[in-house]
Amino acid sequence: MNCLSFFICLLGIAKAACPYMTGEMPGLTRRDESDATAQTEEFLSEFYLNDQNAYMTSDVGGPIADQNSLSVGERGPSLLEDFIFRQKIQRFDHERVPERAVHARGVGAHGVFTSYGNWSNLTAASFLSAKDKETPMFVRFSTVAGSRGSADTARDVHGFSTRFYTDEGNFDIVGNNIPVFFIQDAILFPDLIHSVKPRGDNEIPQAATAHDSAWDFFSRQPSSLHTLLWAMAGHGIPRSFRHVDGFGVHTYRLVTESGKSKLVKFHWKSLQGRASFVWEEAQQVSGKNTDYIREDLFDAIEAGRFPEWELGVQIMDEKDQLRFGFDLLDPTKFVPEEYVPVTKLGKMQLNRNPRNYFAETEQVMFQPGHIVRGVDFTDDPLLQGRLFSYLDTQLNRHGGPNFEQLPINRPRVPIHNNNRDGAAQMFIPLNKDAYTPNTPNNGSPMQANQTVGNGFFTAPGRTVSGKLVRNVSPTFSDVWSQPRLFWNSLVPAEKQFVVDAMRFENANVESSVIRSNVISELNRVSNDLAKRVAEAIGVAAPEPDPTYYHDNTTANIGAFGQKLLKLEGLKVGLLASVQNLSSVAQGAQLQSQLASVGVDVVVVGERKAGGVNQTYSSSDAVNFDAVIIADGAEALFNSAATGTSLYPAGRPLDILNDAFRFGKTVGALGNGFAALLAAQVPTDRDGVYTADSITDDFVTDVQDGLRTFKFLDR
Ligand code: HDE
Repeated sequence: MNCLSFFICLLGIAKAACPYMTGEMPGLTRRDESDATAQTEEFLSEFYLNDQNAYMTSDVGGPIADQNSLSVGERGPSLLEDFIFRQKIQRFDHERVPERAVHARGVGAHGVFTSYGNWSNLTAASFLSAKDKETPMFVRFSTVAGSRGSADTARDVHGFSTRFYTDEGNFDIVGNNIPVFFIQDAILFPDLIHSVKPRGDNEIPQAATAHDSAWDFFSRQPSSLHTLLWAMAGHGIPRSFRHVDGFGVHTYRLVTESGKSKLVKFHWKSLQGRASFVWEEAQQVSGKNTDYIREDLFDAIEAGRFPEWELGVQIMDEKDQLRFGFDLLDPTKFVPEEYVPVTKLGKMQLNRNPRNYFAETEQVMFQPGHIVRGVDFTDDPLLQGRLFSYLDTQLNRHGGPNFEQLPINRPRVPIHNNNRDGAAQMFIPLNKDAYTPNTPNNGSPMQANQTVGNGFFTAPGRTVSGKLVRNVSPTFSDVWSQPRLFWNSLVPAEKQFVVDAMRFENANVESSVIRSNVISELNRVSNDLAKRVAEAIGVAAPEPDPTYYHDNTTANIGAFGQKLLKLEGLKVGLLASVQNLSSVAQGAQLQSQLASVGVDVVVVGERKAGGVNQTYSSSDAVNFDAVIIADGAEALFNSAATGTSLYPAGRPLDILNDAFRFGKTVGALGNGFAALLAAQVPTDRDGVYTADSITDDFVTDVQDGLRTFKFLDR
């Protein structure tokens, strides 16, 4: 019996006893009929609880009507014997589990991985063994510092955790959207996190690094400079999770069936392209819609606009560990693609939202230690520390060792071992002799090896020996050359973006000593950067500190500067007026022109009326990726026309102004042009388009503007 039917059988028994529990989910439409998607549905549906047409019961199955507590007389005290009251309140009291110590805020989705080929020359991993082979996946994206209810658009590194439910067990790549990390040794992780988390006394600020302790740590621990620069660039405030790349960060090993190994860096390349907010915009979104990015992913998947990423690897020889001028075991370094190109192994598509946030997204427990045959670790000291931490934190979150049995964590293959008992054991093990070697059970479960049972193996070539030391490897010591490479490679507008971010963050740092330390460290990366930040934060401009200065660059590294690959799910706001219904009608016309690229047009009017999707009272520039004024809506932008109580004074004008200064595509149709003049939007700037009506050229311009996504020179 395979594992799946074993679960089904177990649950079959449970179902017979609990008629309210059925596997049917009315209303479910399956949009993708791939095998892996069907497998996910089949697997998870066994755990669905469907309340349709069922009587309410207690947790132990008795039907109940629990509207009131049991009391003595109409006005008397409640009774302790009221088991219905006790159960309901007790379950409520215990609803919360500890949130993740980091990456508490997140969003998850199911998906499918499809291999581009048979990669057995590189790895024995079975999910990569054949072209078109499909593997079910679950993915969780997150921010790091904020707590579970924090705003999506906080400036932060973003988590990119992926799980493959392979036919040889679960494989997780628990990565980030930035290819490097702040520290080189896991023992510093609590220090890093304590410094970025809120202050000990007043628990302020939430989900923000703009405070003394964070910049104290960054400046005293210069290994953090590289990741810091990435986070201060556009990568820290992505437009959505659909628009980020992912990185495994550490160097891993791939091992073939015959034991040959290669070193690899994992990459997830977004097939939507990369896009980011600007800071003012991100801050506004934080206030207006805390769930902006979670909503974006959920809505895109609901609409059948399934986001996709390609999994790639940079493949390096074991002997190349020090070849590139840094140590491949050092997680503060990335391998420029000019040195080693990325080989694309397959594609992930996210095509199904979770049914229950807690059961799936909150209870999924990723571990860098979840590897499969054909993948192996390296001695990267950060990775080695993570192998302990995730298991440990998950014991704390779940309250016991059986968290791998939760539906979202279960592998889709049978489990056989002698691990036993613990809180919330979900299986009924039949083997009464849970030890090895074992005579009564004929040795079962048997031990697999490479020839029998397809056993797991460690790369045979791995050897280690040496004296015990407590220090950072001297091969990790240059932590300034790569941040400089990153800085050199940004387009000027993104350099300014980094400068602005550093100015904002450090202007919130009270200690002048810390601000001065920050400038000293930035100066080791770039005198230009250090001077530009220094002048805004009250620190004297430093003289160059050129030990690590160089002029090297690498391509395609910023969040800006390359066009989007897909426009799906982007939103154009058409600012119209119900005083002139032809302006409202332009919405449908524009929508029909943009539908083929998956862009949604949202018509904004003074009040809800036919054709109006949103009112000015609930709209802001941050709701849209581009803003267009309809022909006939111009009267609303005349500052004298604010005498209405339907929306805050000046609102239509603010939407236009903000859209322009946030670098968005802006357009005007016909007499809508007057609104651009009223808003003093320079009509000759890139990304500002005008036309008499919705012509093909106008639509092409708008699409092109959306592809550029941000016009940062405003
Ligand atoms: Fe994590 N990290 N981390 N981290 N991390 C956790 O594990 C930790 C690091 C990352 O969506 C925790 O289950 C240590 C690097 C992601 O559920 C915890 C160190 C990278 C997620 C933990 C690191 C990451 C986590 C908290 C230094 C990118 C979210 C909850 C050695 C390659 C996973 C949990 C999810 C979560 C520890 C460094 C990414 C506390 C000790 C480097 C995406 O165990």
